[in-house]
Amino acid sequence: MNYKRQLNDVIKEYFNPSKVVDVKPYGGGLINSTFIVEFPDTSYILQKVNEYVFQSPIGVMYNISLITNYIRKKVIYEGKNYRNATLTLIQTIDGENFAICDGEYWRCYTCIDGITYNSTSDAEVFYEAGRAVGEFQLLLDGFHPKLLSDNIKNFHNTPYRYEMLINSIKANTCNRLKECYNEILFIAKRKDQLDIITKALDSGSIPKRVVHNDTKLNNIMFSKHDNHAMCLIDLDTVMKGSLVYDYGDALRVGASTAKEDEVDLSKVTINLTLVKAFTKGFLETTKDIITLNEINLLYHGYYIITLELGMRFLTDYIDGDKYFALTKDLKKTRPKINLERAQNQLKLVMEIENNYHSIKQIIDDTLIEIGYERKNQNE
Ligand code: ADP
Ligand code: GN1
Ligand code: MG
Repeated sequence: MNYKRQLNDVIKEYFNPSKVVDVKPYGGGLINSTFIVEFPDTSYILQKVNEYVFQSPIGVMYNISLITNYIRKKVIYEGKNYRNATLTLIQTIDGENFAICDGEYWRCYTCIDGITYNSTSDAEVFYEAGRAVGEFQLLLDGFHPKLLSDNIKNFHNTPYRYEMLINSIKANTCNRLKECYNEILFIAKRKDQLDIITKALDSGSIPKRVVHNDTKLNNIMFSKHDNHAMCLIDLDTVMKGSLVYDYGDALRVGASTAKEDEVDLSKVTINLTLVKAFTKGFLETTKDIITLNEINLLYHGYYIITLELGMRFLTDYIDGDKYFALTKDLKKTRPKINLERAQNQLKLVMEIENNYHSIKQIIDDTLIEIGYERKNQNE
């Protein structure tokens, strides 16, 4: 497939090509192919949906359209500025929410005039991140989960992810197993803890909510001027799930002292100041809706999602990098990047275990600080 030709064809579905100044790859996402289309006075984001990951792109677009409309209406109702409150889908000249080119699905958004970070050491930025993740929850509180299409089944079903890992180990299709024994052993030792959150969801002791499911830092849009977190982007995975995974996934990336693919594992530790800042922003915004059982599982959200990502990267390495596909460049420079990401995440799991008491203490102290009344909450 000729990428450039396909991009040109897609552009024609939305814009007058003679007005386009430049088109460039954009952002640091691992899943979709993202481009910025620049005009003299404005820019748009074009994205090809990854159909290995999202087998029903129409379902994905359906969810995004519902969610963004719901958020916009709610923000307008509250008399607030709706412009940067969520993603804004642009329709094709034929009035569709996506363009199909060579059988592949593309979509277009306005380019939010903000900034995303792959990492931060700034506690104020990460406090804002916590506030934005909490705010997203408030915005969608009241949106009925049954309206949404379940676009990736078992997305944060951690015990299922373990089963998938076992299947890949058994199949060993790329003969990579010999490189992964230590990691497999590490995960297997912790297998009894993988179902703590799914069990709580299944028994109803914590609610199934509409959640983002992919709250890593670069899916949060900040204002360029004052680092105010404006909104959550990358809404492909918004589905029914647990708030505690949204809390944990954000910490997994944002409170780590190293990037997700750092190979020097001595650099992978936790920045507790950032954990504190995020927790404060998150609990301040969610304190009126979060339940005591959810609060009691926040640490586990952080721990289990990190184990889950370790398993997902490892499974994909064993399978031959199908899900977290490698660019041509990465194939040359970092052919084992998914194994390295897995090792990185498992090191982080160890750090989370070693910091159990500190993280729990941060959550407890924050609850006191924000005046959360534990005794008034139903278990
Ligand atoms: P992926 O699913 O591959 O992670 P994202 O939707 O997160 O794709 O987009 C990748 C990156 O592109 C984001 O991290 C962000 O930097 C940028 N981006 C995506 N959508 C927009 C938008 N509407 N406005 C500005 N930047 C965007
Ligand atoms: C992917 O799409 P992106 O890059 O924001 C992945 C997440 C992982 C993350 C790891 C749909 O997120 O689940 O946590 O990579 N998204 C999907 O960096 O699988
Ligand atoms: Mg993303």
